[in-house]
Parts: sequence; structure tokens; C-alpha cells
Amino acid sequence: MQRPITLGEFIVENQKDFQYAKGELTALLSSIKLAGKMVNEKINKAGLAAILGKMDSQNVQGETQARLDIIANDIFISTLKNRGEICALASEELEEYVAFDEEIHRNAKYVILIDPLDGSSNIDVDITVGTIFSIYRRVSKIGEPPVKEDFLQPGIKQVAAGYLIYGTSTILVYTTGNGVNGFTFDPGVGSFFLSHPQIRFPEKGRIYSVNEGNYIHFPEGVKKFIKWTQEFDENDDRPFTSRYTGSLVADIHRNMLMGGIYLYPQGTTAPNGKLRLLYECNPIAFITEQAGGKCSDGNQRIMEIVPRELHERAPFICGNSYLVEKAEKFMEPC
Ligand code: AHM
Ligand code: MG
Repeated sequence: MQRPITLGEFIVENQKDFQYAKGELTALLSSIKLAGKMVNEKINKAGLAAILGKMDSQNVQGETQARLDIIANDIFISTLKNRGEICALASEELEEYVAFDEEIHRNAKYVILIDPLDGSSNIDVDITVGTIFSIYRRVSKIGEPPVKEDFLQPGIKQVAAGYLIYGTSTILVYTTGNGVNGFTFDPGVGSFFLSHPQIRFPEKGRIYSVNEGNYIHFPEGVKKFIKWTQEFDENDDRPFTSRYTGSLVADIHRNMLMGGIYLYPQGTTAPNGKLRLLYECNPIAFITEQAGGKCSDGNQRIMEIVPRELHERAPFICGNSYLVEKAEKFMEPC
């Protein structure tokens, strides 16, 4: 039997992957691992600790926050701040980015963007939620205060990205641009172990994931693509199977392991869709491409979009490359 490899060991062994490796990114990934364990513990105890339910407050998107949204946000911020590998952090839950200005952050080269608790409307009904993160090298000068432009970089500039999925098991999946690996948490031991080495989309996929309640609002091309997935054709195993949890991380993780396509397109009431380019689309796109898939806004590669705002949204189509290309074809202007 092969010796189990912990996430900590794996990160250190693969430090050579990092373009500018000096150990900081290794330490940063370890800090994310630690914060993830803490959030996982809170989620598992959520019912017991009476921390389920909504707050009266709303986040910057005008959405009511669940209590665990705030708890997860605080855990990630304090853990990452205390360890000094980043100079600033932006969170889906906060209107502005947070700059860290203590002595330990002075020489930090990285900034991080997080969606601390993705799919949080699912918490109270015990459905899988996740955390998504995206790491960039700052563009501002080391030693000077971080600036918004450190965050407003296209996805192709990411140096690492990943997610934690709090499902039947808790799994951390990440990439530094050299493939995608997944690590399952063993709560008895308190460690993540390599369980999904070199994840790749299977060659074929037959799952489609989309909130069809919004169908009436979708562009014609998307409607036609959805109809295409539902048509009978035994050559490419259609009709496809519909699976949608409303937790992006869960829908993406399943489709990446089993093959399929996820769509959150623009609609008449949401001209740029719902998902946030910086906190959700870009990190998932980096992972997807590294696993052999493709992510597009229907027209261009997600990771090439130059962001203008921290909280901007983008239409999002993600999955097996040939399925995303098929959807794009349907969306081409006639
Ligand atoms: P959140 O980050 O506030 O939880 O919102 C993002 C979530 C995604 O996880 C999911 O794919 C999508 O919103 C579901 O939206 P909808 O309920 O409109 O289908
Ligand atoms: Mg989210």
C-alpha cells in the first residue's frame, strides 16, 4: 500500500511548481488549510451551536447574510492576517478590500480573494457548501501600501486557486498551474490526505447544471443549448442528466469528476449573470482549465476578462471543453 501523503507534505514537495518560490506561497496555502479546518468544524457543529439562520445584515451585493457567512469570513481574515503571507485580502462579503499594515505584512508579495462561504443559502438545509480562493502576486511595490489594482488583474495572472467543499467529506482542491489535486480531510487525524491526484475532466460528460427556473430570462442561444442537451441522440448519450444544487462548488466539483457543463448565463433581469468574476469565476476557471476543461462567458475566455470592479459579475459557462464550445456555438450571433 502506498504511504498516505498529507496536504502539508504535498505542498512542500511541490514548491518547485511556483514560479517565484521562496516559501511564502507554501506558507499561504498552509494558512488556507488551517482556516478551512476551522470553518469545517463550525459547519459540522452549526446545528448544535445554534449558529444557523440569517442575520439582519446584508452583504455588499444586497443579499441577506447567513451567520456562517460572517463566521467563515472572520476566520479566513484573522487566520490569514495573523500569519503575514499576504498584504491584503478581498472578500465577497466585504465592500472594500482590507489592507494589512503590520510589520509582518511589510514584505508580503501576495493578495488573496475569497468567497468564504459559497452556496450559503444551502446551510440551513444541510446541503454542501464551499469556500473559494484566488491568489495573485501584487502589482504594487513591495513595502508600499497595497492598491485596488493588485486585485483587478485578469484570471490568467492567478498564481494559485482552489476551493474547499464541505460535503459528505471535506475536500480541498487546488492548483498552482501544474494540474489539479484534491485532498480529503480525515477528522480523526485532523489532516488532509491526497485522495484525488491529478484531477482531469473525463473525456465525455452528460450532466448539465443550470437554474432552469430562470429559463425564460436566458438568451436564445442558451435556451437552444439547453434544449439540445435534452434531445434524444444515442451517439452522444443524450438526453443529458440535470443536476443542480445551487452551490457552485458542489456543482463544479461533481461535473469535473463526472463530466458535464455548468451554466449561469446572463438574463433579462441580470445582464451579467450572478456569479462574481473575481471570487467565483476566475478561481473556478483556473482549476477547470488545469483539469482539461474550459470556462467562458459565452463569448470569451473567463480568465482573459480584465476586471474593472471588485464585485463585478460575469456570465459563466464551465465544463468539458467540447460542451462549452457547443454552448458557445449556439450563442454566436446569427
Ligand atoms: P453565494 O456566494 O452568495 O452563496 O452565491 C453564489 C451561489 C453559487 O454557489 C450558486 O451557483 C449560485 O449562487 C446559485 O444561484 P441561484 O440560486 O440563483 O441558482
Ligand atoms: Mg459564492
